[in-house]
Amino acid sequence: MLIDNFKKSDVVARYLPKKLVSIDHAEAFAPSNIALCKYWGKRQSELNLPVNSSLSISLAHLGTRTQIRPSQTGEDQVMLNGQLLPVESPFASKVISFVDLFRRESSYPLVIDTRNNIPTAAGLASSASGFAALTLAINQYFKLQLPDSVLSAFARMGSGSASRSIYTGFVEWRMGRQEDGMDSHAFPLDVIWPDLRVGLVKVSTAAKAVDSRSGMKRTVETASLYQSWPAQAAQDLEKIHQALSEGSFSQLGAVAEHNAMSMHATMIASWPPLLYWQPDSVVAMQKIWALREAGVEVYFTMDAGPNLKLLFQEKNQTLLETEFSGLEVVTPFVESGSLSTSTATVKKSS
Ligand code: 2P0
Repeated sequence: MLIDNFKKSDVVARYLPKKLVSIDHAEAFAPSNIALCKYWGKRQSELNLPVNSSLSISLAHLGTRTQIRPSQTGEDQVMLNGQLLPVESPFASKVISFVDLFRRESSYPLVIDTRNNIPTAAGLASSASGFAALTLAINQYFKLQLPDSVLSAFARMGSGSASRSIYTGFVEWRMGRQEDGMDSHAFPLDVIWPDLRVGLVKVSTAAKAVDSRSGMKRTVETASLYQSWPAQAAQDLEKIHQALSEGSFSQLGAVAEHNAMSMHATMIASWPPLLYWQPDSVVAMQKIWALREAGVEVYFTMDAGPNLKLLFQEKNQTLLETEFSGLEVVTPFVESGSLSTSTATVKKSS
């Protein structure tokens, strides 16, 4: 483990102009994302540097839209879904601390207006899209003109998974090696699968007892089984790359499900145990396995919560909407990459 040498503020400061300038209004959108090879465990917590590389799929139109404008009251105003929050609330203080990394001691009182269009019923985390949209909006507002890779590294300092939400489509976050973390950022992959679908199965939307940040810390510190995780994640990442290059949906789905279950095994092996599943999560898993036995190609992945995310192809959408009532279906490649600048080649999964 590295010692927490570098401070976020010092790392960010290296990329800022001597004197900040600003525009009147900035607005940015970032999608939520689901990891197919998970990020679980940090080697350095100040900068959110991960133990392993990860790979995700961004959720197209589901995410966060953030606006920044000058505050007329002389104080920061943080709004979430149309509601003004007390500045000392956990959400507002996280947002303000992040913005402080950029404006340093300068007096730039701002209105930071955040809206999530992630259905509350979907059980998706909003910190990934939230910090990514905030980073993109800050880049615009202060005319920083930073490259996507730097923005991804900055978003990672807000929340690890936010590094991936800077881009659309399939995205890889390389763990990096540098102590300042600037090589630990995401980049978009040059692959498009128009027939890929992600289905959100709601099991429970109650706030979880242990958040991801404390959950991964507990796993790293107490689960002997965690020692096997970095090697598993590295192997899974390689297999997902292979699946993407061969257009093999079966391999992509199987590896993603295995990776999620392996991550959950390390959580369960923590002390006190971290079991994010509810009885209905297991019911849904068994249904998926029965459907696969019956020849329907559907796989699942799960994050630090009880909800399942199904992976399937367009041809099975109607059937799965019948099997899982209330299934929210996302088409990741419905729109071409609006955030990333990469050109993508079309490779249809088989
Ligand atoms: C992921 N998760 O790869 C993994 C899988 C949850 C399970 O990234 O502490 O909110 O802010 O870096 O990014 C959730 O953790 O944690 C997460 P921090 P984050 O999507």
